[in-house]
Amino acid sequence: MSKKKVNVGLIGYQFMGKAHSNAYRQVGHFFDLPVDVVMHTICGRNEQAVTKAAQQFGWQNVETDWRKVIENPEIDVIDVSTPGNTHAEIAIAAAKAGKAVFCEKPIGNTLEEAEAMLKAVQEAGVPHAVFHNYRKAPAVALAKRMIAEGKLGTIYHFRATYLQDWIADPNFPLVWRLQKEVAGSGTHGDINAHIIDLGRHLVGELDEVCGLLHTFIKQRPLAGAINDKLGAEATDQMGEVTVDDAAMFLAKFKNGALGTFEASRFAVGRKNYNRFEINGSKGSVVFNLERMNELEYYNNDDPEGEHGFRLIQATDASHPYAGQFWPVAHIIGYGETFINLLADAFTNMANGTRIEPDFVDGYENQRVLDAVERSSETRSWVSL
Ligand code: SOE
Repeated sequence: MSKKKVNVGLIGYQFMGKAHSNAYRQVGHFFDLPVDVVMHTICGRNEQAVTKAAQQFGWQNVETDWRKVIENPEIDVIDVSTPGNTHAEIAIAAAKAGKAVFCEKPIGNTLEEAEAMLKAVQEAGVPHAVFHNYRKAPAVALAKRMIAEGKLGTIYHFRATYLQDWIADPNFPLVWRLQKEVAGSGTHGDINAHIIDLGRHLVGELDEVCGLLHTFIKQRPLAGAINDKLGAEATDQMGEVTVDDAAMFLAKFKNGALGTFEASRFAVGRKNYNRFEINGSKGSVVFNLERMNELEYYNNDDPEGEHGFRLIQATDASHPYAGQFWPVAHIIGYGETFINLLADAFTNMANGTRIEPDFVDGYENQRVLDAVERSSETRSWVSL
């Protein structure tokens, strides 16, 4: 029997557009989905560039006006992969048109936008998802399962860092991710948002935060032509950096655990070092994206004299998601986290069950981002 088709319209074709396109293309190859995912239309303002992206990534149609994609009755899902300043307008219009909305993180540039977006999808009764893809790494999902099974006991600490260094050079140009009016914030919304999501997902809701946001380099060369990674050509004119370069905070979780969160794009030598350690009464786990197929586990109940961290290859068929890919230890990568996220999203959408993470998670995440910003401004603890 042929499966129901789900037509996707993707708005945006740069780094995230590429990651999402790869996932739409691959998801049905690895997961036996209840629907057929169709890469219907990709949209971007530059016709030549988006046409090239459509050919390269495998989209059937090209559009230069996102409103036309939303108006198209054939489209079922709108994927918002544009910079943050356009998320709210596109997502709200898509929800009002009755489309499912899958959106990049953070969902909005402000708490008000996130709230309006959540209200829009809830009022329209449409499915919604947010691309906090790191939850979907098998090793992270395994940590979640072990915590749920009580293997860590009472959680005491969540210690997370997300470290990069791609803008540490003061001559790196002022790309959109460094402009508040486009990106909303810097390191904070871009990568702190990811570890906030992991903290909420693995440990629980936060209660209070005390944060510090800082900008090391206040002026940079204006950006010329962008490339499809994170960079651009530097011009000889200078402009103001209006976002944070580093963002860190202390947190108390509602369940009594303590958290430290540190995000920086100035951690020279660290490229995409998304690492957390969770310490509980019965044991600990450690994850590091740069070795994403592994989960370190310390079991306090090991026999006397045999204590130590063991390295679990989270590639076994019994591990979450891993069984969909290759035989044990034939490792997967960054791109597969998006495939796993979409597999869950299309399955839940077809079953009529909640997709996780969704706009509720996106909104809760933004409440934390907002509280940390206020805490940094007022140099005080802020409750959520
Ligand atoms: C750049 O900092 C970036 O690509 C982020 O935009 C992503 O969200 C993160 O997953 C990796 O780093």
